[in-house]
Amino acid sequence: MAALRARAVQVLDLNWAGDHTVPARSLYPHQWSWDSAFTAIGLAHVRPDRAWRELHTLFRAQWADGRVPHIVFNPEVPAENYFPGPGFWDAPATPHLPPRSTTGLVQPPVHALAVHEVFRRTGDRGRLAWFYPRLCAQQDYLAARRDAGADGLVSITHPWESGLDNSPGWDTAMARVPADPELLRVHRRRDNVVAAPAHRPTDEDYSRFLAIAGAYRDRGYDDTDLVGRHPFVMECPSFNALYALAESTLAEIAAELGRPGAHHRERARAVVTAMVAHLHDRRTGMFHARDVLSGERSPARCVNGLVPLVLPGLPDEVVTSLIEVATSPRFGLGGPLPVTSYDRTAADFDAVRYWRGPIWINMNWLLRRGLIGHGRAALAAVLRDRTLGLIDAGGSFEYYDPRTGAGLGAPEFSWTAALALDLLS
Ligand code: 9WN
Repeated sequence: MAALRARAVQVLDLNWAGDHTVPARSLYPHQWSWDSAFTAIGLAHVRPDRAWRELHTLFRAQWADGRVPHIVFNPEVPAENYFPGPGFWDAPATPHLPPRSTTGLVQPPVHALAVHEVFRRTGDRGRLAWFYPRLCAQQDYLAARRDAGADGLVSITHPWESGLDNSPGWDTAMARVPADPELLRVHRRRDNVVAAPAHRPTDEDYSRFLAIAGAYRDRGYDDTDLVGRHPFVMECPSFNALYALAESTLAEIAAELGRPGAHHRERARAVVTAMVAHLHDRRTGMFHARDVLSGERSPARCVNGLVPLVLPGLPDEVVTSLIEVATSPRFGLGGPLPVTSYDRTAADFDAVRYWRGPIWINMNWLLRRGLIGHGRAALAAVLRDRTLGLIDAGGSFEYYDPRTGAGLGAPEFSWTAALALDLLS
C-alpha cells in the first residue's frame, strides 16, 4: 500500500493550484465546494498547511448570506475549459476573494466535518476559531433560506447541489422541466468531449440542468417562495444527513473552543427526526429523496438513501434496515467491490453512467464512517479493504464500473486520492 499512498500524494500535488485543489485537471479546472472538503481530509495527513489553505480559499468566497458556493472560478483558466462558466452564472462579485466569481448554488455541507478532521490532525485552535462562525453561517443559511418544505429539512434547488447530478432520484422531478435542445445549441457542452458521452449525463439531462440553473440565476439566487416560483425543489437524504452531521460536528468544535454547543446538538436531533419522518420508507428500509413540489417521495433506491447511516442518533431499527439493504444484492456491501450509486437490480441500472450505477469513493467513505459509528467494525474493515483495493488496482478515478472495477470519468481525481490517504492512515 506504500505505492498507493505515494500515487495518491502525486495526484493531490498535480491538482494543487496554489491556494486550492482542482477536482481533476481535465474535467473540472476550478474549485468545487464538497470536493475541497473531502480533499482537505486527505491533505491533512500529508500537507496539513494546504488542507487549511484549501478550506480557507473556499470560505473566503462565502456569500454575505452565508451560502458557500458550489464552484469558485479561477479567472486564469481559459473560458473554453469548463462549461457552464462564470459568464453563465452572473453571480455577485466575491468581496474577499476578487477577482474570482462563483456559482450561486451550494453543495452538501461536509465542511464542518473537514475542518474538524484537519483540526484533529494539526491541533490548530486559531484556525478552528476562524472557521467556526463561518460554518455556523453556512448552516444558518440552509436552515433559514432553504427549508422550502417547512418541515425542518433543507431543499436543494438543482440536482448539482446534491453532488449526485443525474441520480435516478431526480428523474420524476426533472421530467417536469422542459428539455430545450436550443439551450445546448447556444451553450456547448465540454464535459462529454473530455469524457466518454456514455459515462456522462445525457443531452436531455444537461439541457434541463441549464434550464433549472438559469431559472435560479434569473431570480438573482433569491430563495423566497421557492415552492411557488422554482421548477426543482427536492429534499435529498444525503444532503440532509450531512447537514445534520455538520451540526453534531459543530457541537464538538464549540466544545473545543470552550463555547456552548447545546443548540447545535438540538438542531442535529431535530433534523434526524424530520428525516426519519419524511424521507425514510419502512417498506424499502432506506431513505428516499422527496419532491417538495409534488409532496411525493421518489421510489428510486439510490446510494444517497443509505448515506444517513453516517448519522449518530439514528433509531436502531433504521440502522439495521439500512445495513440490510446495503448488504443485499441491490448494493453489494461486503461483496468483492464497494457499494454502487444505484440499485444494481433496477431495470434502469447503468454500470457506466455517472450517478446511475458506478461506484463513487466519497459515498463509500461516508458509509464506512457510518458503519464504524454504529459498531459494525468488521463490515467497515471489509469496505475499507475493498475500496482501497479498487483504487490500488484501477488508479484514482472519478468513479468505477461495478462489473469490472475499471476506472471511469476523470483520471487523477482528487477526492478519490484524498480519501484513499485517509483510509490508509
Ligand atoms: C457539476 C466536481 C463535481 C462534483 C459533483 C459531480 C460533478 C459537476 C459536473 O463534478 O458535478 O457540479 O460538471 O458534472 O457530480 O459531485 O462535485 O468533481
